[in-house]
Amino acid sequence: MGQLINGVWKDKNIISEIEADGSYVKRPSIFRQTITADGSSGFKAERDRYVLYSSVACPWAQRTLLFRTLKKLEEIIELFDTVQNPERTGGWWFDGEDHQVPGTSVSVNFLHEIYALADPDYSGRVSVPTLWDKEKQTIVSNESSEIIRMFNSEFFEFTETTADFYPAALRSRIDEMNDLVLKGVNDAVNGCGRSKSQLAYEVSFEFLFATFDNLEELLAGQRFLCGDQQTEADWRLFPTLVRFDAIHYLGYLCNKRRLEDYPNLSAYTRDLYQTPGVAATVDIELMKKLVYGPGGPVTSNGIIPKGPEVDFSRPHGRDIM
Ligand SMILES: N[C@@H](CCC(=O)N[C@@H](CS)C(=O)NCC(=O)O)C(=O)O
Repeated sequence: MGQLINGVWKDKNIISEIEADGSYVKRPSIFRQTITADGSSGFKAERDRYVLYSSVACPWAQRTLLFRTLKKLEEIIELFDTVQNPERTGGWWFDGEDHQVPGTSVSVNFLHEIYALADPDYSGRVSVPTLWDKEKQTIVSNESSEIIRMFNSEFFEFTETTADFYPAALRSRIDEMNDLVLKGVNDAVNGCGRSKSQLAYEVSFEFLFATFDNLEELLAGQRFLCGDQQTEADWRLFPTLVRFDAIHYLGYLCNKRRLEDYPNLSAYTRDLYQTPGVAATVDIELMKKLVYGPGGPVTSNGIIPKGPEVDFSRPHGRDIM
């Protein structure tokens, strides 16, 4: 995928995500500042100051889209979509369009140019989601788990919703679920799809389906991961579940069972999908095009699989739990 080294883009993978044993590891995000309601962090929550760079292809980015929607911040935080350059050079780009970086007079074609604007000496991966500050002309954060916390708790002055997805009373339970879901689902699907040794693939595969079995059992007795209310933990799991049958089962070799084969997990996914605003963040056909098509992470002959047929809007039956 390439990366920036001292502010210069290199298509060759220098910062590898593959360990000596062939296993895949995600490198830590580098921009880790925070927006606060009172501005004490140097980044004050304000209307029309922050810009989110995303991609429909990316489950990590979808978390931030979900929080922008669920917290009703669409009018407060501007959104730009990116895709991988089909030529496999330059990484995330604006689909051939010139993009004027908000707050500047600079026009760019690639997301890596925005990273180099933020830090001309940056060495690291260039990823979505990325949260840009127009005022300081810099990147606040490229870590989805932290961006969703900011959207959840720091913009209350600008939103009419009081929904809190990280309530104090549930925090330790949410943290516990986040840890399980991150390792056993979010990272495990990438471990299946991207590892470079049979053993590393099989370790991720077994871990993933053992975690699915645990979650299936948990969700037999309660509507959401932490009880009867939706929390951050659900929204960190949902992006992987909703694309599982279309993307991971086939493209990432996660083919022990489909999500549809798990009655509770699949009904739970439909329940989340039917939450107002959520369906608009899910475009399975476009995800398939971006993942299986030119430039996507799954090497193929460019043919986009036609299936599967999954109707997320059919009844879920979980509101009576
Ligand atoms: N730490 C990041 C990871 C995001 C991530 O891995 N995004 C992928 C797309 S799904 C990406 O942009 N990868 C490009 C790269 O790592 O070079 C987060 O959770 O926000």
